[in-house]
Amino acid sequence: MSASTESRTFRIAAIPADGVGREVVNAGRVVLDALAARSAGRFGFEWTEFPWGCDYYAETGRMMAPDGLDVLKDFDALYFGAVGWPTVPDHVSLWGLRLHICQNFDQWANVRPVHFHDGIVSPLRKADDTDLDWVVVRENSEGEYAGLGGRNLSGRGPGNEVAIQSSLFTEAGCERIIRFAFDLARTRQRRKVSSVTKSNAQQYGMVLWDETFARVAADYPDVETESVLVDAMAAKFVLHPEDLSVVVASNLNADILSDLGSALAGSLGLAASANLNPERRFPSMFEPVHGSAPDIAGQGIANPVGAIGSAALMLDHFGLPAEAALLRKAIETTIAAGVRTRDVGGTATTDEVVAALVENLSR
Ligand code: GGG
Repeated sequence: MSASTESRTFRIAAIPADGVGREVVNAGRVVLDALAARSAGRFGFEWTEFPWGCDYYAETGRMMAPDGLDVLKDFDALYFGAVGWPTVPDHVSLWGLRLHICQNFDQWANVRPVHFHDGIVSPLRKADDTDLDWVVVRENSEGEYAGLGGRNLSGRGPGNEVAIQSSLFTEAGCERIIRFAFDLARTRQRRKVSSVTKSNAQQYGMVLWDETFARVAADYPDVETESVLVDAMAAKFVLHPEDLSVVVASNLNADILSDLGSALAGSLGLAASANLNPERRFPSMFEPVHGSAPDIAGQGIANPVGAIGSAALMLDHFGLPAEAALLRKAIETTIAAGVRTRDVGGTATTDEVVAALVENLSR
């Protein structure tokens, strides 16, 4: 995809999938279309929506169409909602849709910024008087999510089944995500990368990660580094968050840490993410970190900020940094004005947040 901003129409595949995914993808589309409308024809979005997800599974026995990847591959980006619903086992829905796309489109870098917003009370006392802002970089193609293993011996009767779930760490996979983290750190005010493993207990794959981190770090003498065990990093998120800038970790560890970070910022509903194929051989996918939230789905009260922040990451990816900044500013203005959903202490509906945000695009 070219990064040209002249009269460009971006073709986007919307995959709302399940639960609140539908509400927040719709919210993001309204805001992006409003942004395009005020661009005086410089850019626009052409949307194609796909009905894939757990309802589709109930009808067809599949989470997405058999030729789904082929259909998606020519889009400029994918805008995703959330996957998972109580009628389908979680591992079936996750592997059948989100992971199927991430892995086959080699979206190996999952970027998850953690922002603290003025006006949202963090459960973290330090957030009151410290400027907190970091990015979790999640390895998104292998590690604990390699999908390697199997189950056996159920025939021996109840209580005797065995299962193996192997992690895969390739040196190439470790190196590319670690270099990505260092390159990202160079764009930030605090040039620091914190690498997270559990290499004291996991002596093969995670030691390979640690050694690769030390080797790559030598190419970035201007970037501060640290290697921290995941348990210690969980404590550091709470106790010394001001000492973090870019945190790079394996698939599972980064997933857990980024949820912790979003909760510290006030709500998982705030957290944005980008699943990037940095080489741009395949489309990248932008989605809120949160899941389908069956408990509040369909009530019109889902927090759209994570999905709209993900749309800002998509604008960055399209080479529209000024528009991304405008969108982020509108998010901040809206939150600071008190237009907030109930997960972050407000009373606004999803639609009311969207309306305020669109209004604030013009301020
Ligand atoms: N929008 C994110 C989403 O749908 N997540 C569903 C989920 O269960 N993800 C687990 C994971 O990605 O590790």
